[in-house]
Amino acid sequence: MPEVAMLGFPTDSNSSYLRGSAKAPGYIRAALWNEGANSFSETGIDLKADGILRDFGDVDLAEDEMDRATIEHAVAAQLDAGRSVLSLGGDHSITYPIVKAFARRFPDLRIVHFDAHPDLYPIFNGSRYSHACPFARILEDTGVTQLVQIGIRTMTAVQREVAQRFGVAVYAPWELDHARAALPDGPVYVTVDLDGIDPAFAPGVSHREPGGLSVRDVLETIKCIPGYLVGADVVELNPDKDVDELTATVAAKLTKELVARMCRKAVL
Ligand SMILES: [Mn+2]
Repeated sequence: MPEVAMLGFPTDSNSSYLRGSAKAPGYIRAALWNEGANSFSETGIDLKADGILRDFGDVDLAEDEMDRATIEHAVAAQLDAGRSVLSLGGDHSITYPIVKAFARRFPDLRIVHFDAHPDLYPIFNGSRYSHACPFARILEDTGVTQLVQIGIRTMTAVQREVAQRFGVAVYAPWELDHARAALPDGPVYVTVDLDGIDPAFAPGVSHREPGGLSVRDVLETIKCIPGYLVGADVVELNPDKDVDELTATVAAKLTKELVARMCRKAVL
């Protein structure tokens, strides 16, 4: 049973619209350890128990081109130490270097991706590393061949072409039953863009897209994954857009349940 390392990646320079998600890691930690909250997961794992979760704080980033290597190395160091890794964004651009590290360690890695957006643009606003592009880079460069996207409701023609070329399994919020049937076995990485969840539950995001998943939809779908979780991230929380810390609480809840699933010691 691997210990889970928590890493914060405070970066938002690859965001295409609003900045703000760089402030999210500390904001999510405050909600996770809030004295009014309970540290037990729904499966009976106490995140405060020895050997479950160790917080390594935020990784120092410069908001420049070198950050991708810094992120990849920070994750690889934890994997080399035998830990799984739960990353707090930051915008979704962090998932590309994170997955590079995971894919080297787990050559048959599969990805389950919750989002309103497919993030499959070959290039966006002149950048190949925009937060609108990470899954195009992952499919091109990392050897990952199975990507299951859930909650997608903003598909464009350009991104549909990329999805078809790489055989991406794309499910809208109204196709949840089909999505659950397509969840992968083997080593699985889960990436949660909080805008995949309906803004009624998670308003604190830069790109609100109504008609999304409920928090419960996401939690139950994670429980349905037949494979074992080796890593996960929770990204795109924008504290500047949040309402009464609602989205921070959702991010903390997802973090708690993902960590519990990653340490694979389910009691219930
Ligand atoms: Mn998104």
